[in-house]
Amino acid sequence: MPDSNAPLVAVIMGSKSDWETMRHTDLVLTQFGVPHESKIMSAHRTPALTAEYVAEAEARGIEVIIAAAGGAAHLAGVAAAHTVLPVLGVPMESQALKGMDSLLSTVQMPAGIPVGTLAIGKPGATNAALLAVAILANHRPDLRKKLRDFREEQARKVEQETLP
Ligand code: RP5
Repeated sequence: MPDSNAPLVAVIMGSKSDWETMRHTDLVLTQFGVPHESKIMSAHRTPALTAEYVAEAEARGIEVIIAAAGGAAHLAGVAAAHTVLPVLGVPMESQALKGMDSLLSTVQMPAGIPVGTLAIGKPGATNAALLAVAILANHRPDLRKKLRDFREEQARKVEQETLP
């Protein structure tokens, strides 16, 4: 019998310093009850570990990989090179260039190996989780319902907002 707690989403990030942003991915996945795991690995500092982890992800039941990195951000691209699972990239807001470097490094993949790139920083971290939920929801009606409820609740909050 399949293990219902086995992770469906792998969240990987280049450094512990990315966690302050990527905890928002973790938060949303937890909110939707999506089993996931978060790990630190780097395309530059731990290239062999990254390749091995990503190559084995599909066999472990992972369906989506979310990869976050900053600066010369190659983690998402390298991950995508080692798997046919969908890879969502989250560019971290770097100090020197405010994440512009991370964004371009992640989004500008040559044709053939796609990375679905989200916005820089917290909005991207949040949306990566929501997009992962949407992908999983294609074949999980319970998750699709949760996603619809989330959207409705979000709309309700905006509709109830007032200005001074
Ligand atoms: C990248 O370098 C990480 O993803 C992080 O965003 C950035 C800086 O890493 P640290 O120097 O804070 O470890 O690999």
